[in-house]
Amino acid sequence: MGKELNAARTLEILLNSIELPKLSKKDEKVFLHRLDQHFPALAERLFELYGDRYEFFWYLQQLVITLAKAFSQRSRQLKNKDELRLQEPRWYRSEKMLGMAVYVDLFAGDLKKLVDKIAYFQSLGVNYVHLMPLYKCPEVESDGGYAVSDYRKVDPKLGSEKDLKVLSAAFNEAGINLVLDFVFNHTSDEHKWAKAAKAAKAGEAEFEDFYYFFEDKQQVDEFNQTCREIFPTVRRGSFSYLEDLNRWVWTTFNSFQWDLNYSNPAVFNAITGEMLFLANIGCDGLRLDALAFVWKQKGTQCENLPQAHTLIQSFNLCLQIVAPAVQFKSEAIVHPDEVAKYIAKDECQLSYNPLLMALMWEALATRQTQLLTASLTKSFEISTDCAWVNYIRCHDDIGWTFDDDVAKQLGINGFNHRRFLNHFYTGRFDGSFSKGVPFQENPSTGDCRVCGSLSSLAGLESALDTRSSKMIELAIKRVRLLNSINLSIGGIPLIYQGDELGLLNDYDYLTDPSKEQDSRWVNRPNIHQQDFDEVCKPTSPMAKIHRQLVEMIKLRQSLPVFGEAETHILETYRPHLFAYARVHENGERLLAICNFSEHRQDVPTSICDILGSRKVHDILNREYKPYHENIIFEAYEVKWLMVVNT
Ligand code: OTU
Repeated sequence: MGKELNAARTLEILLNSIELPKLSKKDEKVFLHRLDQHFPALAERLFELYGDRYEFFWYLQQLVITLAKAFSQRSRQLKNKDELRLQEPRWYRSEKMLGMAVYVDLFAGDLKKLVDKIAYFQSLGVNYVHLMPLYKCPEVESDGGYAVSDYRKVDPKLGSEKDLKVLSAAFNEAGINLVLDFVFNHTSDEHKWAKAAKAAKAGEAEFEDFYYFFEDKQQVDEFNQTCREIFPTVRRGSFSYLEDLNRWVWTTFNSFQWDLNYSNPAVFNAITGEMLFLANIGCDGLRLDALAFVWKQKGTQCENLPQAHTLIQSFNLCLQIVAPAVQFKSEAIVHPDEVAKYIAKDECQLSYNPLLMALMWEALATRQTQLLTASLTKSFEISTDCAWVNYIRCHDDIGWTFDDDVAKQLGINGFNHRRFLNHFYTGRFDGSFSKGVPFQENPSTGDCRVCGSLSSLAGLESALDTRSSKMIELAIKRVRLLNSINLSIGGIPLIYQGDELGLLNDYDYLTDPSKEQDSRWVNRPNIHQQDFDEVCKPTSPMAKIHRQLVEMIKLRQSLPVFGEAETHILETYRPHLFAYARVHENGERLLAICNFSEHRQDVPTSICDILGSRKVHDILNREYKPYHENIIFEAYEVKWLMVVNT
């Protein structure tokens, strides 16, 4: 094959050379139309990655067969949903969207019992539920399910494949979008591909090429020189030595998570089949786990390489052909400029917003909003076809992924600042309100990340220890402040299980030998009935947190300005205040201002000029009195200002 690819001609030859599964006339028309639309772009991208392979055309044939099979297996109901969603491509930008991430077992027990929690989700207004990985995985250690042994099997502890289908149908019926994990950077070492690779005699079998094996230690050392260490307390470097095989295998994360070798087109084809299987379960979103790591190249950090983007765009095109109702969510917890590169209609329509997450905590610790304001002014805006998934806490650690250059312009030294933040959030800074736990402290780089629940990190745990009602009040206010930003700044707010109940850190993991080394479990609470009951008690701090959250959710879901509206980050010229405006094309405008300190602040009413009038009221605190020269903010207070309609 030459350097150029005639994609349309290739498709024609290809379709003449393979046999497609039987489809109804109508389905065949749809499938061929989608191929016409998307195959040229797909073939071009794959040609960039694999065009130098002499059997490239054969791989394309196999891929189209995989796509056709998956399309033929997609249910009528899901095909109808595909059509609907194609008509309404920006559904995820609606103010009605509200997400929650839950572990099936920790939150409900199992998949069957999760069906009973639908009413709970609905009572909160939750309509997007991310189920933490629920696939078959190694029994003892599975990195919380992120070591997948079989993408098509459900972890028997959680239920069966049938239970998952039933749940998916029930979610659909209830208008809840289901998000599943697409863990495609690695499989567990118990996956059948890994087993086949292990069984192969060196250099013989096709599955050896599914992973990266090295016999030569020097190769490993060379890669280690430029790759970032992700789990340095588990093992140094990115490789694990396999004694039986006398070889090294690439393991970016735990030693039982083997990185897939995407330089091999057979891996792309095989994993596409698994991805489409997940799509056909009936999910609305796939969370692309650890997507930054999927392409490796010597001499680089092996993160965020251009080929990783080409690969993800190719997966996206496969989805466009078979299951266009499904959106990709990027999980790139990397430098903000790199996070942005994954966000595009033809790559990931949704993306976690790790910058907002980290900097809300940064501002809470420092009581200063300059880094938050400057960083978001630079990086918050994304394509209007896409949406952020904002979050305050997730099942992982907090990594301080801000841009050091932005910090430098403010006179902040990135390295020292991260050190301070780690100290502040792990009890090594006098006067800190926070109770977090360090994660993956790297002795050579001084790097560290932080874990803890929203309430504990915001000071509720230590406040309850001291029994100071003043401290408790302040902690509740901090939680409300972060929740308010999450719900109103623009994007899908994602609530992490237990945070809506104000749960504290759960230290039970320390008694479980399979978890004690991984402090992220401190924030993966096992939720009990008493936790749900607690928020019904009128005087409990947890109840207050819950009530305030529910109030804000109701407001969010009642006004379009919280949905598909532009966000403008504002300079308040007040060191402790953070502000942004939301502007909807229907004329609705909202100004959110919050005080990141426990001291009273004020700002002139001229800040309301962005709303077109200084006659405003605060819809959040139902403050309907006029403001004169200044608007006053008490400790950690938030206001949502809108113009008074006269
Ligand atoms: C993801 O996170 C998951 O969210 C983790 O729970 C998994 O352990 C991991 O992948 C492996 O599957 O290192 O500490 O820079 O930070 O992708 C979390 C990106 C992780 C990584 C992120 C990864």
